[in-house]
This record gives sequence, C-alpha cells and structure tokens, in this order.
Amino acid sequence: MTLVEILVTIVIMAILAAGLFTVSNYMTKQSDIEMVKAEFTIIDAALEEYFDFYGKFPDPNADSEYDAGCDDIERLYYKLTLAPEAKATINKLDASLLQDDDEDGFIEIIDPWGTELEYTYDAVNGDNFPTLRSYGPDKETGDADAKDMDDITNK
Ligand SMILES: [Ca+2]
Ligand SMILES: [Ca+2]
Ligand SMILES: [Ca+2]
Repeated sequence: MTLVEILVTIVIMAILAAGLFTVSNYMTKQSDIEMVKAEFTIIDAALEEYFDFYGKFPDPNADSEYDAGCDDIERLYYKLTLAPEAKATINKLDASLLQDDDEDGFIEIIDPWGTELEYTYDAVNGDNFPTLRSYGPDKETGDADAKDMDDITNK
C-alpha cells in the first residue's frame, strides 16, 4: 500500500469510529429514557396501590413523623413501603434506582442518571395524581429554562 492509501484508510476508520460512538451514545441515552419511563410506570402503580390502601396519595410535605433530613423522595419511598402491595411493587424497581446515598437510613428513588426524582402532589390546588420528575440526562432543572427541556415526568 502507498502512504496515501494508508492515510485514506486511517481517515475512513476514524470516521466510522466517530459514527459508532455517536450511535452508541444515542442508544445509551434512549435506553436510559426508556428505563425512566418504566420506572415511572412502576411508581405510578405503587401510588395507585397506596391510594387503594389509605384512600389518599402520600403527602410530600414534612410532618412530625420524620426528621428534617428526610426529603420528599425519601419520604415517598418510606410511605409506599407502609402499604403491603405498594411495597411489593416499589421494590420491583432495579436495585440501582433505590439508593441511600446520604446514608441516613432512608432510601432515595433515583433516575438512571443518578439524580433523585422530584415528587410533588398538591391536592388542595387540584392535582388529581402526584407528579414525578426526572431532571433528565443534564441532571438539572429550572423553570422555563433550557435545563428543564430534557426533564421527563410521569404525566
Ligand atoms: Ca436524607
Ligand atoms: Ca437517604
Ligand atoms: Ca434537565
């Protein structure tokens, strides 16, 4: 082979490698998005079962049962485990999505990017079902901001 042929071969291989890298990044992102959607399906089912058991959805607001270090998503997981069917359902989540990163004994429900989910439910202002939000691949959110463009919710 001449030097030119070798160089052309190297360039072609580099282009192919870059293409494969882009495709595999895209596919990882798509499979993470599918994973978070499947995660919401499981949590929604657990919320329905909690509702069947208690006649209401878990209240995300702090109450005296929990210390101040227990945040919304920790409280949600804990409360779901109080209703037997909801507990069985929520524990079907992949173990990688149930973590106690701050080691306070309360499990956090996280998304495939390692960020805690956000749980909101405001029955007084007309919410008929709780909202779960993943901050998406950028791990950040912000109202009317580019950061929430890739957010994913259960709605
Ligand atoms: Ca905590
Ligand atoms: Ca914790
Ligand atoms: Ca985001």
